[in-house]
Amino acid sequence: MSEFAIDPGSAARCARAGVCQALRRAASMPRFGRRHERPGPACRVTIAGRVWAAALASAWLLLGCGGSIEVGIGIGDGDVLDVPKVMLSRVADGFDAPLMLTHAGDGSGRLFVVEKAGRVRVIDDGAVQAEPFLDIRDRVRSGGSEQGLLSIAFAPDFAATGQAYVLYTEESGIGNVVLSRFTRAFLGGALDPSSERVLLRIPQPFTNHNGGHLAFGPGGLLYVSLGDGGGSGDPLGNGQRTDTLLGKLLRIDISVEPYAIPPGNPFGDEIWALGLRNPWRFSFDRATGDLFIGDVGQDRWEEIDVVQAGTAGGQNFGWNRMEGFDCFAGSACDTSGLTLPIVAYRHAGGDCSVTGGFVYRGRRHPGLRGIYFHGDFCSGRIRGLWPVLDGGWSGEVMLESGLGIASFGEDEDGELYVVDLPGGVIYRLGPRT
Ligand SMILES: [Ca+2]
Repeated sequence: MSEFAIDPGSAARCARAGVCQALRRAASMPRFGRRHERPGPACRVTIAGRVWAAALASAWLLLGCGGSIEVGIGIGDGDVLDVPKVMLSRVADGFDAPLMLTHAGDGSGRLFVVEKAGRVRVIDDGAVQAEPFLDIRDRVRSGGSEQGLLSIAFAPDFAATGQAYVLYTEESGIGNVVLSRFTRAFLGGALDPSSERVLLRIPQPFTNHNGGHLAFGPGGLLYVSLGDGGGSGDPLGNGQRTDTLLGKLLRIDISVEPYAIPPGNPFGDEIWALGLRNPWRFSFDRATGDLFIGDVGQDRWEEIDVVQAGTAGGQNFGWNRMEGFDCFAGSACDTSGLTLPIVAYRHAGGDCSVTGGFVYRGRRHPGLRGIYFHGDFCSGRIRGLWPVLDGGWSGEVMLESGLGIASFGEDEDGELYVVDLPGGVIYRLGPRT
C-alpha cells in the first residue's frame, strides 16, 4: 500500500506518533480556506489550510496517517456514513490505446474517445461508431510512450461552430507538440482533417513530458497543459523559466482569430501558471470552477494541485525546486512564493504516475458528489479526495482497479468514466452495490 492509502494499522501508528492529535488541533484552528458543504470525517486527518499544508501534510504522509482512521462522510448533525465504495462498469471496448474521453456539450449525449495513434472515436448510445470523428494518424507521431494524439476539447459553442481543439505530437523535430483547431465538414458530421488550423507549435527537447491536456475553463477560455519537455529532473530548468511554454499551464482566448492573450494572464503571454513537471490531466469542477491538476512526479511523489476559482493566475507549483512537499535537489530550497499541492503520495505499492481526474457532480450517485476522483496509471489505484469543514482535505483509496488508467472523463451529465489504456476499455464509475 502506498503511504496515502488506508491501512488497518494506521490508527495505531498515528496514535503512537501523536501526529493525529496535532492534526486534530490544527483542524480546530481558524480556517484559511473556504467553507465547504461537506462535513468532515470522524478523524480529521487532513491538511488544514494553506498555512499548515506543508508541514502537516508531510507529517501526515510520512507517518502513515494518510487516509484514514474512522473516515466517514458526515451527512448532517451527528450522522456519519462510511465513505462509499466504488466499482467500474464496462461501457465499451475495442479501442486502440485510448488516452482520453470527453463529450461535445452539444446535447447529443455522445462520448468521444481519443486514441493514441491519432483517431477520435464516438460512442453513441452505448455503441462504438465505425467511422472515426477525426483521423489524423497521417500527421501524429505516436512511437514514444508519451507521444500521440493526447487530448481534444470541444469549443463551448461547438453545436453552432463545429470547432474543436486537439493537442498532439507531430512528425517535426523529435516530436514537437502542436495545438490545432479542426472544424466539422457539415452539420452533424465529423471533423474535417483538412480543416486544420495550427495555433501553437512547441519545440520539444526530449520525447517525453509532452503534457498534455486541453479543457475550457470559466469564461470560456482554453487551458493547455504542457510538460517540462522531458529528460530527468528538468535538465533545462523549463519549469521555473518564464521564457518557455514548457512546464506550464497556458490560457488563451479562442473567441478571437486565431487566439488572443486574455488580459489577466500574469506575464502578458500564454502562460497562466508555472512550475509543473508533466501535468498530464487537469479539470475544472463543473459546480465551483475550481481547477484540479494531477502533476506527474519524478522518483518520489505524485501530487494534486488545486486553484480555487476566481484566483488570479501566476501560481508557481514548484517544479523543479520541489517535488511534492520535498525540495527536489538537496536538503534545502527556496519555497517562497510556491503553491504546494493539496495532497501528494509516494512512489510505493506500485504507484508511480498520477492521472488527474474530476470532481463527481453527476445526478445518478448522490453519495459520490463532491469527491475528487483520480488515479495512478501504474498501480490502477483510484483515490478520492474531499474538502472538509476546516478548509483542508481528506481522502482515501476508493478502488484497486488494476487498470492502466490513462484518464478519467465526464459525460454531459457529469457522470464519470475511466479510460483503460492497455485494455482498450471504457468504464463508468459508480457506487459498489
Ligand atoms: Ca509541485
